[in-house]
Amino acid sequence: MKLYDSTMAPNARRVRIFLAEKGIEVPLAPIDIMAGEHKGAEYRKIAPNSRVPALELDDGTVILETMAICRYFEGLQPDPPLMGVDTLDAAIVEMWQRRMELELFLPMGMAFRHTHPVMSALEEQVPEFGEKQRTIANQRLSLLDEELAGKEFIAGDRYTVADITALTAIDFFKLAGFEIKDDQKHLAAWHQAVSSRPSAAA
Ligand SMILES: N[C@@H](CCC(=O)N[C@@H](CS)C(=O)NCC(=O)O)C(=O)O
Repeated sequence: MKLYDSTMAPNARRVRIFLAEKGIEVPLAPIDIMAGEHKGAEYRKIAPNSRVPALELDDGTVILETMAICRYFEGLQPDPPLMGVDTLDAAIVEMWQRRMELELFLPMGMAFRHTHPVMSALEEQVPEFGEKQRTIANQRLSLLDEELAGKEFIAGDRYTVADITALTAIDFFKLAGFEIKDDQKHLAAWHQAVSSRPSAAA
């Protein structure tokens, strides 16, 4: 088994944190995105969409998509559960994971891709679109602050993959100027708690 990884890439970090929480070690194959290695013919045999991460199994099967890779490891090793403990809980966790991915990670990512100079190598930038996405993401951060009132973790009282998605978005997209504001106390407390877990170093 081999995990195609890129140190800086937030999606790759999502998988690394997930694995660290479970105590699973997988050999990493580094891909240099900024050097364009993910667009080369060799990596495209693994990931035709030129995206990282990718998991290659010993029989040659390739799993693309961060959440699909996490789902595979959740099935292989259910403890500690990061995607729900029963049917209802799994639905709740998936709801929060998707909300963090679609409503927070994605607009932050679009703001970064369309406004940061370093991303002009990878993206045909539309700065106006990026700025609109920045507004949407900042509104979502404010809502998340409210949603975290009285809750330890995003999906409730257990650390889950939804926390991993939000943490990696907030940490990485600082590069695009996103920050937790002084008055976002619930968000700040949550961020401190999840950042202090050993897995956050992954
Ligand atoms: N939906 C994919 C997205 C993967 C993705 O976009 N990865 C980024 C790194 S975080 C990438 O490979 N970017 C290369 C590029 O934009 O050319 C997933 O969840 O794994």
